[in-house]
Amino acid sequence: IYRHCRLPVSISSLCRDRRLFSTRLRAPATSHVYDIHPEVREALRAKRPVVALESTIISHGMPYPQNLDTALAVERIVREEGCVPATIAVLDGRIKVGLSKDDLEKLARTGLKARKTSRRDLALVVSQGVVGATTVSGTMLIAHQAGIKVFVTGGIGGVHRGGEDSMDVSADLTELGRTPVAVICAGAKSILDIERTLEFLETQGVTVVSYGDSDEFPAFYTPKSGYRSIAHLKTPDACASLIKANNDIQLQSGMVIAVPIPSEDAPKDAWRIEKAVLDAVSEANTKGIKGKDITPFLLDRVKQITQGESLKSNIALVKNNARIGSRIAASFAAQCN
Ligand code: PSU
Ligand code: MN
Repeated sequence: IYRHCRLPVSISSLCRDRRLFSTRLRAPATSHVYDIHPEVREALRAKRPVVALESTIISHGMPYPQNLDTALAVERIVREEGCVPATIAVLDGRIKVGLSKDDLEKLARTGLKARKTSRRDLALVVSQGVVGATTVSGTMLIAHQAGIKVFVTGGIGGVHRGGEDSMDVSADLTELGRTPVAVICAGAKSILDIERTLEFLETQGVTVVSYGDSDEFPAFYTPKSGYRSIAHLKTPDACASLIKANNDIQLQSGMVIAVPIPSEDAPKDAWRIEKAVLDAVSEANTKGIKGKDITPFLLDRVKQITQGESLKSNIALVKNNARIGSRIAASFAAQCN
């Protein structure tokens, strides 16, 4: 019980009604703020593979209607690979694990008006009964509460360029350090300081591996960043074994499985995107854009400057991650059953 709720025993022992206390924390499905979709709940009960998906990528990462189309396409891919998709978001103050088509539509249309919700925002968004789009950190923590081990997204947050002064380090990185969920992504965008991002992940105890034939850590639009993961794993089975070992050791920290963008989907001229990134970063500095607004600002500017080429690659890599992440989730379920 105490291991699951991860509270100091002194606090736990203050709670008289231990049965109620443990039930709530171990089975958030029964908690009044969590709405676990019946299909997701049934899959978890039967130990069938479930793949968590985030919602900031829908609200802030892409424009309508491409965001809705991509969200639906990603869910379809997850199903094709024999898994159940669980897109995570807060709708009218309720934490949803698994969204209906109407929920997805609502979120996609709400767009930037949805509150970007990382760990620090979650209680506020729930208490105010508003719409929250969960980031990697918010999605990871909810997935963990629900018992989901594998989470697919596009790119993780990181240490921003100049982060050594601004201290703008994404909550995604500390969440990875404290929550045992595997994040399948295409690495981190070069809007970030990738070298410092990897250093910070090491400090946080996060296992960072690349998927495929190379231990290059991918940089979202490009398969190479010039920096290395600690290893490369060639198959979904090998990735699933990593997740299983993390689980068996009871490491309470997460993993990054970085999947390079397929070469046919990479932008023709990666340098053009890189230049757009540099321009967008300097524009953000000039305009004084900071904090939670900077990532959406940079994503949007890069998209504008590259006239949609970045968006096309973005959609393609998310789909690829969904395919590989689902194979990993399926293999993990098979190894555990
Ligand atoms: N990077 C992307 N696309 C995204 C994000 C990051 O290429 O959509 C989103 C993710 O939800 C990520 C969040 O968790 O931005 C990080 O925001 P911040 O830098 O404010 O922590
Ligand atoms: Mn930040």
